[in-house]
Amino acid sequence: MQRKIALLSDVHGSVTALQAVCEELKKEEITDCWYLGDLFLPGPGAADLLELLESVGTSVILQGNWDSSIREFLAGGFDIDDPTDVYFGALTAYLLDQGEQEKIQAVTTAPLTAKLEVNGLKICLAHHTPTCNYGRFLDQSATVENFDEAVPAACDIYIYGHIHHQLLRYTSADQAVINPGSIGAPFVRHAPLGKDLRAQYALLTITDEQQWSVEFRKTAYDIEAEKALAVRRDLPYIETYEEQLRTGKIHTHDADYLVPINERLGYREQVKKRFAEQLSRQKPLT
Ligand SMILES: [Mn+2]
Repeated sequence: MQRKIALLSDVHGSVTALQAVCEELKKEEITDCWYLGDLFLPGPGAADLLELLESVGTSVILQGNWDSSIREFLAGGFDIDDPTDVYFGALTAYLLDQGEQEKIQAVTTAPLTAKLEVNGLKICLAHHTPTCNYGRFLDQSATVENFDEAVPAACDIYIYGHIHHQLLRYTSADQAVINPGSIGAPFVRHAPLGKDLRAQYALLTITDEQQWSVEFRKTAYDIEAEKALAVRRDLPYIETYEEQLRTGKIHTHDADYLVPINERLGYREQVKKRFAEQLSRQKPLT
């Protein structure tokens, strides 16, 4: 039977963007849907994002680096003096406050990879490389050597997310590599292309005769509605999220940007209070 598989990744908390993609998918006769990680944060979505993925029959959900970071944060793996950790902590507290914590925690412990066979083609899925869900090893501009190293030999098509860019390329051995891009947080550094921030995803079709094709899609969605939702749910760093929706720009590792906000809006103190138990378990510096 011909299979038509939706490839989705990097929603990063955007309910409205994922809704728009799911609406479009319901008009397609997809046979399956695979999600490649980074479901939550910095946008306002929580368990409702999982419900949307379920509504289109998603059978694979992988653990992205942001998903891993939520679990690590709750285990006390953070530095209260690091502005990025404060940012992440305030967002994690918000996410937990949305309820259905078991569902959220299931995503933070989801598998890192999946191996599937579809009509005789062996397919490997990961958020980034099979052994590391963070970093820039498979950046859109990385050399072919990195892809040769990351893509398992026993794999015909390698599919990953994380870099927020749509691409189709090949290893030196001619294995196909596909990235469907990001639904909630696309960005392009080259300014003339950076205005197109529609939700990105892909459709992979494989026939019984192992003829395969990939179609890259971009779906427009209502950015004002997403902003309004974030305001209604009292999302922390609302201005930062609004800027990201408008420009694609993120400030996750920008200390100069985060420090004044963390102080002015009291996020550092909030995180300190909220995660006091985790802090008390941290070893003092000697
Ligand atoms: Mn990622």
